[in-house]
Amino acid sequence: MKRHPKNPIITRKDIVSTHPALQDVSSVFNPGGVIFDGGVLLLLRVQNRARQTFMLKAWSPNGVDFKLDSMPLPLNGLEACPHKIHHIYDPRITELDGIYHVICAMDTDAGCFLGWFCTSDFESLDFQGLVSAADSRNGVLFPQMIEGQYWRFERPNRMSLADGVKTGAAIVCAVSENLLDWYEVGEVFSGNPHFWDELIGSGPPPLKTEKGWLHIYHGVATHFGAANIYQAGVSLHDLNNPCRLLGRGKYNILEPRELYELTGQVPNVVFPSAAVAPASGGKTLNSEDEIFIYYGAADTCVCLVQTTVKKLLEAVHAP
Ligand code: BMA
Repeated sequence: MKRHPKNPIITRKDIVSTHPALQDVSSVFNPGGVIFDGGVLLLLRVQNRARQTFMLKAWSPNGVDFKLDSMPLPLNGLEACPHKIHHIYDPRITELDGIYHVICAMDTDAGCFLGWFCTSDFESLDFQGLVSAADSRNGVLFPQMIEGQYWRFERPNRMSLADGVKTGAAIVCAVSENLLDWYEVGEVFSGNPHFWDELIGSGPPPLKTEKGWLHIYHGVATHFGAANIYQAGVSLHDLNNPCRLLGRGKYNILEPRELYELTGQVPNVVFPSAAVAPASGGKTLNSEDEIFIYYGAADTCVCLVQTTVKKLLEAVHAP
């Protein structure tokens, strides 16, 4: 994983807007990302000093130098949400047949749900509905149907009961025929108590490679005194049944080391949320393909690391 020398590639200072709520914002982080219009499009999570959350679009021809919109992305149809919405954040973007599906976390007065939005042009997002039970986050939709169904990974926040599991301890797999109604089909893998990935959640939507679905996720080490440490890791899944784990890296592939990852609104956080292969043309990736991974650093700014499919596969199988 090579950190880009221009990191952090997007900071709060890049947000220039006449919108009254976007003056002197506090942070920009955890972007969703996808190849769009011959470049890389990011949906940025922006927070202001009222701790309100906005989504801002950014686009880059080279995946490094981004031009940011000056106005928040309009979100249409939210009046259909049955609950009072506090925040819509951490978008993950998947293209299916020319439609871009954006799955967000939606904090409401009834808990945190997965919210599903669609667009074909990123001029606005159309809300389609809440598509999980409360309380779920980190929903990532696979970029194709498998065995006639849509698939996603998600991370239910099953609250710890006495002697029970900790919240965020397992990623599960769900399937759907219409993208609205989802059925859990099994656990994908769970956290490793005492190690780097005690609590886990998917990062970007999985990438299709010749060897299987490559899945980048975050792991949280909770056993340090002062702070949780958010890191990134990688796993590999069967192409025909993503619930089947083919391998899982023992070591994290990215951890907070640079100042912009160690300090900020939430210290010690790298939070991968988008991965694109700009030169691949959307095909099944082979080992030489380069991957750009975008992540939030310290819940404060947006950063980029570059790697290859080969290196990520090596990390999956590291002894
Ligand atoms: C998680 C989510 C992320 C955030 C991370 C670190 O639980 O809330 O949005 O980046 O914590 O604070």
